[in-house]
Amino acid sequence: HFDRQYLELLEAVWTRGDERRDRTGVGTRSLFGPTMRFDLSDGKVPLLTTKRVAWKTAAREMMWFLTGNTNIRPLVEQRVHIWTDWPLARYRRETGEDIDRDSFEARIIADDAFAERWGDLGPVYGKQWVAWDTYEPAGDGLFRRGEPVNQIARLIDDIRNNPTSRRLLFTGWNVAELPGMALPPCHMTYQFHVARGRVSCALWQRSCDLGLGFAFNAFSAALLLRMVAQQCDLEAGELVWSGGDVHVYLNHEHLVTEQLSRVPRGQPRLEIRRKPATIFDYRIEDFEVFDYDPHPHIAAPVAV
Ligand code: UFP
Repeated sequence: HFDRQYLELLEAVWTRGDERRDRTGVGTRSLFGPTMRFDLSDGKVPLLTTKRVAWKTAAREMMWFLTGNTNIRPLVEQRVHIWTDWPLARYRRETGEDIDRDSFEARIIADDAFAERWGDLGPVYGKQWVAWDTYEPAGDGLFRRGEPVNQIARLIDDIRNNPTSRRLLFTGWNVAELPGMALPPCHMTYQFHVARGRVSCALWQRSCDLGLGFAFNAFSAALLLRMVAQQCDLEAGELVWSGGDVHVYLNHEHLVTEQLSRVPRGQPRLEIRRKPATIFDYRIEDFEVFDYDPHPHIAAPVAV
């Protein structure tokens, strides 16, 4: 069961992880390199039942990645707040104005110029996934812009036309552009594998906040795999999730204790109601989750 694998890892990190200072100053316990495998057959989806996960938020974020947009505005318009803290912190730092989050988001929605100036996250996931910049020599040691690469469109083509390829992957880790990103990609590389009519996906996540981020990351990756499978007329096989630095923040002890005391409830399933023309045409109404009766949400602070 999905929850069991997760709870086992949560306990292992909490009890055996190395305690360390981290970038945020909060402190974590951390293990390096764990892997979990999730079977996605028959609509099964890795959605935690030992706490409620806002899966629609994760789905909206995934669709936003696929548009290539890197501004928080379309997210904020859908009441998705998960990326607001970074632009907000930059605004406060650079203007010295102590604006609260609601007012900041309201301005992002109401004011085009403000959104353009302050809402952008730099060349994060979406940009790299669907429009990775290329350059070609233009003589005299100069370069001009080439055609950007849509890694996702290329992936779908490759899975359809060359399913035994060992190069079915895309990545957000554009080394040259890391300095301009609000946050370097965490779920950074996705590789696909086709066998016996099923497509599987291995995700490499370099850094994982196991208490908060993981539940989202696992659901999102499963959703993406299901969309890829549908577009390629294949079944979804396994999601193989591997983490680099997998950690629990020291201020998440209540979450660990509470969640470990809970018993998993049933097996949620994800259905996709429609087959859109391309992977870029999914809408939130296309996704439905059944048999999801989770324990209550557990609030915990995000380390920024
Ligand atoms: N984090 C996740 N998943 C994500 C995401 C962030 O777990 O999708 F965007 C967490 C991992 C880490 C922090 O705790 O956010 C990123 O910090 P760093 O870049 O220092 O690894």
